[in-house]
Amino acid sequence: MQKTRFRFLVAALAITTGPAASLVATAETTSQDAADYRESVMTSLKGHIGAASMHVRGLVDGPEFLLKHARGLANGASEIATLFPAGSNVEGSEALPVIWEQPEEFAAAVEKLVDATKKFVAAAERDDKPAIAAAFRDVGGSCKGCHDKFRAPKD
Ligand code: ASC
Repeated sequence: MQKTRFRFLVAALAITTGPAASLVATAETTSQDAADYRESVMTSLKGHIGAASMHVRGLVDGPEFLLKHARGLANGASEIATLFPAGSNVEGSEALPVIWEQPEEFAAAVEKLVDATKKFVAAAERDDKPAIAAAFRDVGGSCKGCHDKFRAPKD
């Protein structure tokens, strides 16, 4: 998609649903940039969840670092709702059209992850092992729940 077209779509989205629904695009942001940025944020979540899971499984120690990864997950999760501006379903993206067709369902699935990561941070702040394990399961479950419906299956 052309840059101009994408800018128009971002502007239209900002008017109809408010700026919170769109990433902070500059005049230079193309639809491919939006998709690349989304993928980078998602990859950062994959890193944090991988590291956190090693803490939860007791394979590494250091509650202060688990807390940092929990906060990384919460920070990234808080941005997800902005990462799917109209027009950013570029060729090669795993994002399914249902994201834009059923925005309320998508927003609810994202909100589940946001809530789960907040609880995970709270449990990690208390260094409460059972609560950490339970919250971590919910975080993983909300990642999976969203991916099952809104992301193209892996080959
Ligand atoms: C990961 C990862 C995900 C989630 C999900 C949890 O490590 O990359 O997308 O966990 O698989 O079920």
